[in-house]
Amino acid sequence: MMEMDLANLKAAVERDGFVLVKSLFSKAEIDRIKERFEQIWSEGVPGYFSRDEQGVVNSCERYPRIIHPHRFDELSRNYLLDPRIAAVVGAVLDDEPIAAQTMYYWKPPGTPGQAPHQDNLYLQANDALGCMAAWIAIDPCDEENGCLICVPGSHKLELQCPGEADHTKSFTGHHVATPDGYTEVPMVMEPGDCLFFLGTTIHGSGPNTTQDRSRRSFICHYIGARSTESASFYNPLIRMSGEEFENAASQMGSPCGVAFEGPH
Ligand SMILES: O=C(O)CCC(=O)C(=O)O
Repeated sequence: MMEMDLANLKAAVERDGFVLVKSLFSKAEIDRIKERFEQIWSEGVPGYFSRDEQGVVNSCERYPRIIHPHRFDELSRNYLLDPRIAAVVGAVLDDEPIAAQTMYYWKPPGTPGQAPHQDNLYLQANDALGCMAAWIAIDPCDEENGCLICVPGSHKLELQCPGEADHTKSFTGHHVATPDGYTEVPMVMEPGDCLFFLGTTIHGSGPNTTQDRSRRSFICHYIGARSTESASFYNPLIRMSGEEFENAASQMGSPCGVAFEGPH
């Protein structure tokens, strides 16, 4: 396993709310994830994922994000429980990491982004540090194809009350404005890079304005075992050893970022 200075990574997250680990995954691993999702998309997975093209009016609907692929796909589950991710999340949270969610985003050219938000509004992990994400770049990402943006220092704020997003720019309806005195920073990444960020860090992405470059990503979310409650949508939670983990189901929370209804 690649050597990581976990104390430094933890210090960066404490300072900024996020940290980028370059080349955490190899090119071969990223190619395999990409191939597997092409297969899931083209063949479907009965009972879990189907590409229903009826009524599809744009490429955002043609390529819907896939939520919780670890529940039907072994490769996704293996990456959710990957020891490299476990090492960073465990060190940052100073707790046993518990896996909660996977998502795959395609974000083809011309599709909207996801307006800035804070994940713990949705995961509702009730430990002081809340939840944490590991966001893995599958394609090179930059501002043109809608890379992630983060707001350094925003993790020290409370969860902000979201306003309404601009549906021409975002496929989800919540928008947390960048607070006065804070600035958005683009997370320019290469395939295999992994961005770790806290559930209170304001983050999101703009539209993919390119003609020909998708911005695919595989995303995992975790809580710490000290969280005695989290949103029921994420149950069953999984220990990194693969066993189920139980805590109380919060009455609040939902999938990470609720999509607008209808075409956008
Ligand atoms: O990839 C994106 O555009 C947004 C992802 C996100 O907000 C998340 O992983 O919580």
